[in-house]
Amino acid sequence: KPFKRILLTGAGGGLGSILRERAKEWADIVRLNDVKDLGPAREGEEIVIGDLGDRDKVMSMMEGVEAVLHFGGISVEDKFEPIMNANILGLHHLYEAIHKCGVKRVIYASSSHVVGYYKTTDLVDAHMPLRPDGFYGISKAFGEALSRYYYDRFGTETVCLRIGSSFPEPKNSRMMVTYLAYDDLVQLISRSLFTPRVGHTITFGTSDNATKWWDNKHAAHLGYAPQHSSSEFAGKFPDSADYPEAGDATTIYQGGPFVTAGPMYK
Ligand code: 15L
Repeated sequence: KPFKRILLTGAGGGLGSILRERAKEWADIVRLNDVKDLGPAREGEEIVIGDLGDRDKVMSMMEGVEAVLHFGGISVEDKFEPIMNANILGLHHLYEAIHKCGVKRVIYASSSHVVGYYKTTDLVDAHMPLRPDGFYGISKAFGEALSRYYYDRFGTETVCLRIGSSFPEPKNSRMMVTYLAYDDLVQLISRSLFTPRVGHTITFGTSDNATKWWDNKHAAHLGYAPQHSSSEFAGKFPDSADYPEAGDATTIYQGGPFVTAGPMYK
């Protein structure tokens, strides 16, 4: 296998639990981290339970690791403090440890919510200014900046995946645009791990959906070619079925319900 040991954070989460199985093809040992119980270690697994806000814990979980799949932290809008602990302080700990242990490559689960305040009529690429749609999006933007710094300063390579909506299937009409099939997510991670040079790359993670809000031209070197499309679920969400009304903020902006989700909005 290409790697001896990779670290998967957030292994108990929605995507982490998918990757727990799928990452096995990439490494002899997949070390799993989460704050919550992950059950017993299966073959080829090591388990480290602990909070990303705990610096010593993060340092110790990085020993012997060659590549990191960072899917840990808070994955939706929340109050600032929990986001600060897991996604900001936690990310700082993670990169400190990555640098100290000489990890060469990181796959960072960013989010489309770093650009959630673009309109649904915009086409966004990775060189356009960030427009986060809440504390969660801001924390993901912090991760993109922090990883950029570690590449410029130390040469640590990171691929930031601005994941759309990766679920078994789209749950509403917005997700017909943002949907990322699990198989395509796995291909995207694999391309991100095995493309010889990635430097600091930002890529949008969607399947080959009919409507596109994001242009991946700055990540063409990854050679990502999605095999799925939300059109496999065509007809499930007739025109704007789940949208409140035209002119509502969640219809105008790409972030959808996230733009009105946060404590700041209330
Ligand atoms: C995200 O960033 C979340 O992690 C995920 O749970 C989805 O809600 C997704 O965005 C989305 O926008 O659908």
